[in-house]
Amino acid sequence: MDQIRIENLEVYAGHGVHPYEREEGQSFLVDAVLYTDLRMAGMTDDLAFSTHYGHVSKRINSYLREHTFQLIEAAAEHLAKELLLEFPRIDALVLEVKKPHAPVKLPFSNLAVRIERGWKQAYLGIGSNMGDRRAFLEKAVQRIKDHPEIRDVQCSSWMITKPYGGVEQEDFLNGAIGIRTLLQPYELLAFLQSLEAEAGRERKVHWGPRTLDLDILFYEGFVSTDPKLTVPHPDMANREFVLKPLCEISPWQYNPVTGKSAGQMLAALERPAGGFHSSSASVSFGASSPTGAEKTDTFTGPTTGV
Ligand code: A4P
Ligand code: MG
Repeated sequence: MDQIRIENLEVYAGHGVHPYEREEGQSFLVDAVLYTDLRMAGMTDDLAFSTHYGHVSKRINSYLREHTFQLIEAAAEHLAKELLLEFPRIDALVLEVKKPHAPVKLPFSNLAVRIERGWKQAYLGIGSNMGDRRAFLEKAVQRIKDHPEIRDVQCSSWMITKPYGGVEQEDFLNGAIGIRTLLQPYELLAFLQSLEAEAGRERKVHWGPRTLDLDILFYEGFVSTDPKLTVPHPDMANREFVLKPLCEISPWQYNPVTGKSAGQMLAALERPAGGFHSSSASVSFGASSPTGAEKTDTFTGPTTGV
């Protein structure tokens, strides 16, 4: 991706483990590589399509002078977040904070930390089959939209689905949500679990009834087999109630482990295998989406060739 580069920006600020470093201050040097699409700015010669490097430089200077950290790791981490939130055209950045006058009684030319941060695309599955299902889903969507480190929230329509997994229980209301987020995978999981707790979720029966269930289906480029966070969601290919809403918002999203797109997985699931329907969950549309759009007919999204 295109880059805007700021190199060796000098900032006099007070960061350090020793109290005198925070009181007296010293010079820091900052390198910032801002990843952003520069095509439109290049074609139109108009700054409105780019990010003003002067403004970014001033923000780096003011942020590091207004805040005090013991560690340059913390200075870099907080500054990266601030820049990504304040300058919406920056998709990702590499930030290096250098401390050439660090109190190390040995000869050296520089000491620095370098971090890479950015907005990541993730997809979530959401479901409820207790109480006011729709209210639980919509409250969760609102809380997700309100999170300062989440943006570009896309939401499928809500779909009434038969329970999958063999437990006798009420029908579910399911959907899928696309987000861009600065949260790391485990931070996102913790946030989603806090929303489940807020909805009074109790874990009594595995695959049993629940007021709110939020699963991470995909998290950009992240693959994990940790039981606490398995991504991509391992059973997704067998779940129509996951794939149908996901196909509404992102049919081309592919599983980096199997190489199959959501549309391909859904098509495989819907294809009769050995003369019977391969899925134990069936999906119907009867619930309106959070945007008020009604789904009353059969699914019309792309299911083949994607
Ligand atoms: N965990 C691991 N990976 C993830 C992930 N990618 N996203 C861990 C979220 N959590 C993940 O989940 C158990 C543990 O999974 C968590 O502690 C988390 O660290 P849970 O939600 O507490 O328990 P659960 O929901 O009973 O089990 P599980 O395996 O998560 O069930 P699912 O997969 O959520 O399926 N039928 C229909 N029609 N619609 C449904 O929504 N849902 C389920 C539950 C069953 N049948 C359904 C539906
Ligand atoms: Mg779950």
